[in-house]
Amino acid sequence: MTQYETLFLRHPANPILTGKDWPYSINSVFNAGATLLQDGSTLLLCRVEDRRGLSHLCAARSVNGVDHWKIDREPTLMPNAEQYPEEVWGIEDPRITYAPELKKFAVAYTSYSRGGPGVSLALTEDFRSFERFGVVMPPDDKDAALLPRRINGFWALIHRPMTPLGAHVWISYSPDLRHWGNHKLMLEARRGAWWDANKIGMSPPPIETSRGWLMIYHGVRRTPSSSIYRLGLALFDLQQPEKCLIRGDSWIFAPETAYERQGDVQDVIFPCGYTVAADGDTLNLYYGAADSSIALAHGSIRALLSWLEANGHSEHSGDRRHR
Ligand code: BMA
Repeated sequence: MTQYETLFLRHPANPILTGKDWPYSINSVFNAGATLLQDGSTLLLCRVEDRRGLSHLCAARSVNGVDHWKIDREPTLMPNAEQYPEEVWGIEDPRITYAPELKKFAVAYTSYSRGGPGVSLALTEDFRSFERFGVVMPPDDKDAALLPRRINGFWALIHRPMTPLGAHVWISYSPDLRHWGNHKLMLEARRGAWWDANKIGMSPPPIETSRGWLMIYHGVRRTPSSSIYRLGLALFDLQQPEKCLIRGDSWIFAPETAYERQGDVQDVIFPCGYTVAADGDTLNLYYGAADSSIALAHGSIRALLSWLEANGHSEHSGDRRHR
C-alpha cells in the first residue's frame, strides 16, 4: 500500500484545552485564533459556546503554547447585539493577523446574524479592548482573515461567500479597512467526488513564505452520515494573492483520533490559527476538534512547500481535469 507522507504530527497532550479547563460554565471550546505576543508567549482567542448555543471569544495565554494556560476569568469579547445587531446569535471562529503598519492585531470573525453568518472585523493592541468595525462582508460569508500588509496600497481580506454555485474562497481589497471592493475569486471548490468538492474555506490566515502565500484550507466532504472536514494546501502569488500558483491534489490532514471524530460535531478538524517557532520553520497549528476541544499539531513550512511542489499542479495550466 502507498504510504502517504505525514505533514502534521499531533501533540501527545491533545486535546490541549477543553471546556473543563474553563473558569466559568460553558458547553465547549474550539476553533481558536492564535498569535505570538511580544514576550514570545502564545495567545489563543478561543471560540466558546455557552449552553444557549451562542458563542463568544475568550483569550487564553501560555508561555510555551502547550500547557499552563491562563484563561480570562470572563469572556474577552462578547457579542454586542445592541450596537451590532449582526452579532445577535453570537460571534465565532476568529482569525488573528498582526499588521505592523497599524501596530495592532486585526481579528476577523464570524458574526451570526438573523440573515446568516457574516464577516466582522475588530482591531486590538492587547486583546483586552477592541475597536469594532462591524460587518465588513454581509451574509452569507465567513472564514475570513486580513493579510498582514497592504498589497499595491490596499488592505486585502480573504473570505468565503456562499453562492448558488458553491462555496469558494474570495479576496477583496480596501483602502481603509471599511470600504471593500475589487472582489476576486481566489480558490474554487472542486466538483464531483473530490475531497474538496462544493464547499471549501480558508482555515488559518495564510502563511507568508518567500515562494508565496501558503494557504491551509478546509474541504467539506458531504456523506450520507456526516460532513468530513479535511485540510489541503495551495500557494498564491505574493504581489497578486488572487493568483493561485500551485494547488495540492490530496488532503493532508483529516479527523482520525477519537477527539476529532467524536464530539458535538463529528469528523471535524478546524484550524483558525498558527504560530511559527523561533526556527522560522516549525508551524504550531491550533485546531478545533469535533467542535468540542482545541488541539495542536506540528508541521514544517519547508516540508509543506516541498510537498506542494511534488503533489500539486498549476491552476493556470489550463488542465481542467482537476475541477
Ligand atoms: C463550519 C464552521 C465551523 C465549525 C464547522 C463544523 O461551517 O461553522 O465553526 O467548526 O462548520 O461544525
